[in-house]
Amino acid sequence: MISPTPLELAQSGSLEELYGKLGAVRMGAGWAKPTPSLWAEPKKTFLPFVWSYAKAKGALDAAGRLINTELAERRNLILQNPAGDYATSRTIVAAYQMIMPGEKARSHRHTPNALRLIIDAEPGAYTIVNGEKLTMMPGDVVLTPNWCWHGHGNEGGACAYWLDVLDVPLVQLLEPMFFEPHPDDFEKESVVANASPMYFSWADTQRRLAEAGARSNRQPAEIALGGLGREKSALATMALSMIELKPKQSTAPRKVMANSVFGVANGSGTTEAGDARLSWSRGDVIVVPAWQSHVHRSDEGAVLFRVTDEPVMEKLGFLREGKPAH
Ligand code: GTQ
Ligand code: FE2
Repeated sequence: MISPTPLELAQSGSLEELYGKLGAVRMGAGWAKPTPSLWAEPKKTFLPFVWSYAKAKGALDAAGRLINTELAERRNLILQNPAGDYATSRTIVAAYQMIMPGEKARSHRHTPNALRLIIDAEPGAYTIVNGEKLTMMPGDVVLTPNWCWHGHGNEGGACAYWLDVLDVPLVQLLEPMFFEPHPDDFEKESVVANASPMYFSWADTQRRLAEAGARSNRQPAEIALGGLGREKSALATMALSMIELKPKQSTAPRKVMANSVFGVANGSGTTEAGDARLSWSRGDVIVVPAWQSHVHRSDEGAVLFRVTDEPVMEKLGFLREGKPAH
C-alpha cells in the first residue's frame, strides 16, 4: 500500500476509512483496542509445576552415554514451563546438569547471572569461577554472576548432578545478551582464596538454619544466601534463600509479584500453588510464578532452596504482596 499523505489522512471521512490508512503509516488507534495494552491484574501466564529429579537423573544418565561435554559444552536439561517452550518462569530458567568422572565442561562467560545447587556429587567435582576452584558437594550453592568466567570439571569417581538457575529469559527480554568462550577452552586455577563470596557451603547453611530455627520456634526458618530484599542480593537479578520446614510445619501463605524457583535440598513435602497441588522430594524443582498464592508443607521435614527475581521487581518499584487465597 502506498503511504497516505498528511492531507489524505486529514480528509478521512469515517473511522473505518481512517483505520484503513493508519496501517500503512504504522500507527494504530489506541482507543479501538485491537489488543488490550493494560489489564487489572497480572495474567499469570506461566503455570505452577514440579519436575522430578529421579526422571531427570534417568535422562541425564542416558545423555551421559549418548553425548559428551566436548560436543555439548553443557549436558543440561532445561525445565520448560508447561505454558511455554523454554523458560521455567517469565524471568528465570532452571536446568539439571550432569558431568561424568574425568570430564571437563569448557569455560565461558555470559551476561546472564547463573547459580547452581549441587544435588549429588562426590569429592572431585568442581567449578572454576574467575580462576578460583570451588568444590561442589551436595547442598552447596555456587554463584557465577554476570560476565564471570566459569567451567566445570569432575576428578572424582561418580557422576555429579546439580540444578542450574539463570536469568536468561530476563536477559532475552531486555536484550543485553553477550557470550564469550574462554580463549584457553578451559580456564586454569589461578586464584587461591580462603573464603569465596561465590560459594555457600551446605555445612554453613545447616548451621545457620539451626540457629535461625532456634529463634523462630513455630515458623519455618529462612536464611538469606548473600543478602535479601533491600539488602544487597547475591546477584543483581536474583535473591537466594534456604527455608527449613521442621516436620509438620508449613510456610506462611504468600502471593507475591515475583517469580520463584524452589530446589528441594532435603526432605519431602507438598506445595499448593494456585489450583495445583505439587508433591516433591529431594532434588525436585518447583516453580511458583508471580502472583500465585502458595504454601509449602512437610510431614517429615524439608529444606527448600529458593531463587526469586524479587530484586528486579523491587528495584523497578513493581514488588507487591497480595492477599493469599490459601
Ligand atoms: O553451567 O555454564 O544450564 O551457561 C545453561 C547455561 C548451565 C553453565 C546451563 C549455562 C550453564
Ligand atoms: Fe554458563
